[in-house]
Amino acid sequence: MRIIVLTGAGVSAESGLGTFRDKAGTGIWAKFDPMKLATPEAFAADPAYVHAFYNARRRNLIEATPNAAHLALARLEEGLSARGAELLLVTQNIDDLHERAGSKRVLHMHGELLKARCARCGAVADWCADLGVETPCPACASEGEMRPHVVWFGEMPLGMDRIEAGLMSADLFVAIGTSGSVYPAAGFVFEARAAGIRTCEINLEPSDNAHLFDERRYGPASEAVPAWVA
Ligand code: BJW
Repeated sequence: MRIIVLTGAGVSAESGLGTFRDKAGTGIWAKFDPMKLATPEAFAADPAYVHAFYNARRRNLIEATPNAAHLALARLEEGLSARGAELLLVTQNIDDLHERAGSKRVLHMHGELLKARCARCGAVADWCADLGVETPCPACASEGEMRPHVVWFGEMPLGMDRIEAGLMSADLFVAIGTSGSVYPAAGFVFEARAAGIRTCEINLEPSDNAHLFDERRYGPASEAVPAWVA
């Protein structure tokens, strides 16, 4: 049995990290313009503004703890692996709450908030805690500008080859806490269906792609995910 789980901001919402979009219009992109913060052009135009946005989110993340949904997914991975089965957890989230909950096979397709990347040579380093959340490390010899190690609009998500291979060898695809509005992640359910893989959505409310899932479970992730895993 191989399960591939895709998580989105909804899985970390109850840890206090906020979502980008929701039907109530209270998400991060309702308050901030993504075109001024989450594109390479925005970073080139005003790096200080973009760094301030991500530094504020780093401060929130450092205070946050994993919730029952993160913990349930870590338990599921452990249980499956003890039976010779597999879970691949693909997350669009840039937080580290899956890892802190104990998940081992985590692929961050939109990058990691606590890492920095050299804009010139691509070297990745930890966002140094000892330098404080305001300052990225001098990570490489090329002395390029350090940028958040995240994937902005127009950039290629990370690990796509591994994700495609994981999808094509899965028996079940489960999307949790994602609005299904950002591609290529939003397209995984189409690929899974085309390959005859069973699909399940767990979300607070029906996502943009709800009609494509074989099974749908609605409620807060901290309740719906443990109930599904049980
Ligand atoms: C709860 C809950 C609770 C609330 N319990 N649930 C077609 C094909 C390919 C690309 C495109 C395409 N059409 C357009 C594009 C371009 C673009 C795109 O998709 N734009 C759309 C807006 C239309 N995509 C890109 O540019 C991507 N790159 C790319 O496509 O490269 C070329 C390529 C082509 C083909 C193959 C491969 C590559 C890059 C996208 C990068 C997204 N970056 C961001 C920012 C990351 C850094 C940061 O965090 O600041 O990623 S934007 C933001 O959206 C973030 C998220 O990861 C992403 C997805 O959001 P997510 O996780 O779904 O969150 P929400 O807020 O949208 O939804 C939360 C859900 O949870 C809601 O439904 C709530 O109801 C629910 N919820 N509380 C359970 N307690």
